[in-house]
Amino acid sequence: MQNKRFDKVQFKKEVKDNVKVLYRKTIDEATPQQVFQAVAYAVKDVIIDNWLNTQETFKKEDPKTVYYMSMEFLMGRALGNNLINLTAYQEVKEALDEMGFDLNVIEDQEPDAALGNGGLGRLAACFLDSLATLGYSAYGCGIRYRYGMFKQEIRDGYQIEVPDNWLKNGNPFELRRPEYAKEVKFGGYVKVEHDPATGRNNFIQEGYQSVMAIPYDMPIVGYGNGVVNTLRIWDAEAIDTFQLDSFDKGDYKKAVEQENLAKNIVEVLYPNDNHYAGKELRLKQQYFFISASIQAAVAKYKKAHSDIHKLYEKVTFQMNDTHPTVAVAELMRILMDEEGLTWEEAWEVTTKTCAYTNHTIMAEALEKWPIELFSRLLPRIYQIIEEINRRFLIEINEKYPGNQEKVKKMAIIYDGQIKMAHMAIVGGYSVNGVARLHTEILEKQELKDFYEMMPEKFNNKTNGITQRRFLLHGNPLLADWVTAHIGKEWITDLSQIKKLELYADDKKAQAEFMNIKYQNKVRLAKYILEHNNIEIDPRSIFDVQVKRLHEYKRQLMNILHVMYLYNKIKEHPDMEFYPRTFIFGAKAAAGYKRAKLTIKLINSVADVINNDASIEGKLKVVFIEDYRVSNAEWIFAAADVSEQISTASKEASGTGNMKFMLNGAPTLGTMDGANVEIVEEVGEENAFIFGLSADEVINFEKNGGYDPNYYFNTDQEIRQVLMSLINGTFSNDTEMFRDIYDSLLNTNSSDRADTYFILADFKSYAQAQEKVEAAYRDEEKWARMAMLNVARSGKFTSDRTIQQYVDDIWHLDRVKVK
Ligand code: 4GP
Repeated sequence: MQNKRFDKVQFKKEVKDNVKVLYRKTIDEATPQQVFQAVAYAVKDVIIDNWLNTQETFKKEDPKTVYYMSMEFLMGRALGNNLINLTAYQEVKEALDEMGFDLNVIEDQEPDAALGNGGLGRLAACFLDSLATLGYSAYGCGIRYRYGMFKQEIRDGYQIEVPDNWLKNGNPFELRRPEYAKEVKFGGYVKVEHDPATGRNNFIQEGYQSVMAIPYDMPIVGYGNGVVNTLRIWDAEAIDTFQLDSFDKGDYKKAVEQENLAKNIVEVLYPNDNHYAGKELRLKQQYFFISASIQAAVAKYKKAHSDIHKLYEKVTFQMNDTHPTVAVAELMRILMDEEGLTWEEAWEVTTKTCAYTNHTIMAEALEKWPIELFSRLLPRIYQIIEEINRRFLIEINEKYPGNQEKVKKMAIIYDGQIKMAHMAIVGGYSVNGVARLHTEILEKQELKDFYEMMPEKFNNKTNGITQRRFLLHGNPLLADWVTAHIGKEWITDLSQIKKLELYADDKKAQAEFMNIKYQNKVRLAKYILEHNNIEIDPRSIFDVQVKRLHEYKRQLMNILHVMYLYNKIKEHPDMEFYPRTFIFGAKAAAGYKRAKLTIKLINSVADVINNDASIEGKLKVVFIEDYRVSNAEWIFAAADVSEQISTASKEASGTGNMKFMLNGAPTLGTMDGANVEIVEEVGEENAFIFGLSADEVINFEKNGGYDPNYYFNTDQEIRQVLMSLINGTFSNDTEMFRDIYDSLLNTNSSDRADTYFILADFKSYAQAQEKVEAAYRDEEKWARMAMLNVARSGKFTSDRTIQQYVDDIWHLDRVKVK
């Protein structure tokens, strides 16, 4: 471990002491959960020293700090990752071995911190890892949800959502910091008082309800550098009734309301991905953590600096999607109402401090709040947004005199709604997309008018992932093998992994590489047998699609193709067929009916196929229950094929695609999101690309001309697959999957049939799958291809992404902790 050298004897003693102090037990009596807690506290002890040290260094050197504002941080488990980054994993494993414990089993005791839905939340977690590893001062700012992402159980093929009580045994790594609590106010009205001394109006919120935001800090350990940053997540507590101002004293009703407000606000993460629900409680959550975080950031800045006008020199707020964009108005409020700046001064500071990342072009994800709801909940913030809007409309009119179209398309407030993305763009200094194609689509389509008016704000930052979790921790066999061949520099400089190219044609290296993949497949097969009770053959091709369930990601196309293969095998029992295991993992938003029905379909197809002895196990289908960060690490390590098959233009970037690549699974995908850049790096010959291009999709969407019935009518194989949705092949109830059938062919809604172009891409997908099979049969060719995927994944580290954010947007100072 850094700074404090790892001392095995001391560590073992500490674990035993912890068990004693925490549980009044000897180590032999302790349950695995208790051993986990004891180990975690021993590790935390080391981390705390580094944490103190880091804060000390930051105080001395006063580097600029980024506050990464996000409703979601999908951290997964902390213990293993912390040990990896402390470079103490092996020692602790040995120490525990000597005590008769298996570190893997102990790690398994830790619940995932599932404070996120999918891509956007996991990206935030990877970014924190990279920021600490690169030595930048950073806070993650979020919410300490009492219940994170639900646990998924599959019963009778259906998804059941079970509450995720992740804190029930306590979270050993967190620190409660009540001394930094902040009050956050909701509702009431704004009283305007003229101050003759300054000649200005003071705005005072009255008749409000409020809650106390209490920060909990989680350490973010940098790799091998002694740096520990902070993820600060806020809990809500009721204000003590005796603290009600004298006017409200003894107001029992209000006290109870405030109590309830506090209880509800952080209760649960909204389980929506790429979609916004528009609920009042969600807006409360947003303002709650943003107000608390900005108050804290301003207070911290003021401790060491006297001039609030220069806030932006030391502080930057990165807004992770539209969820935290109320930050723009909240910073304006604090600067004007609490710090006494004029509008112009406050605006100058705000627009140099805030920056916005867009994560999706899905229209249903762009937040718009009805002004009625918004102004009732946040009256002062609403006033400020009105003024931002008024001034912005003047600017539009100066640039495009009399152009009402521009006003309609760009106004922040329009048609009774507040458009949060527009406010973020106007109130910030940077707007970025998350892959090159995505940024281009933002500039040319979705945000075209803004791009034309303020092109200097727009930039791309292609996503990345941390190799420390997704290779070093998740795939130790491959990680060791890589290190044995090229040294360990790749752990903090993934561009080094290119050196593996030298071995791509080396027979011995190929055999070793494929053997590691095989062992990882055995490990996953065991997990699947234990958790799903399905036996799969590790020698079959593991074809994997794991990600949130969403129509645009087209899990439906994947399972339709499985049905198509099944038909083929049944009709031609003697045809050559390389055994395949199709593996799915996905949670669907609790209210997303069609997504949930797709899960049922996958499981129904699995039931029929896995139990059909006539196909002799050539085809297996597995739906892994409760896909989450911790089992994802094993899944990526074991994958042969990476399914990245979204409708082109819809997947902003993807990050799972990068995790597969790093673990040696070639991409089977469309030219969408970061797939484009993956293909550019790895070479077209080392990926399987098919389907409509983004331009073609966008063109169909704009100009029409797509009719899925054409494919249904003219292609017998497609027709056969679709008919099996409604003819009892996969369910006795022939109406069970009618909605899916209808969604592809005729539609009762306003949407076009087959909104996501599944039938248009189906045959080219099937052909690409044939190429996968052919390639896999040629063992050397496959080994080479898989190794080149690993060797050429260097670009996709989040270390590179973060360095680009630093260079182009944040301009942070790098710090060394001694
Ligand atoms: C996701 C995008 O869907 C995914 O393509 C991207 O890789 C990820 O963000 C990180 O940038 N968006 C969301 C969301 O998770 O809720 O909008």
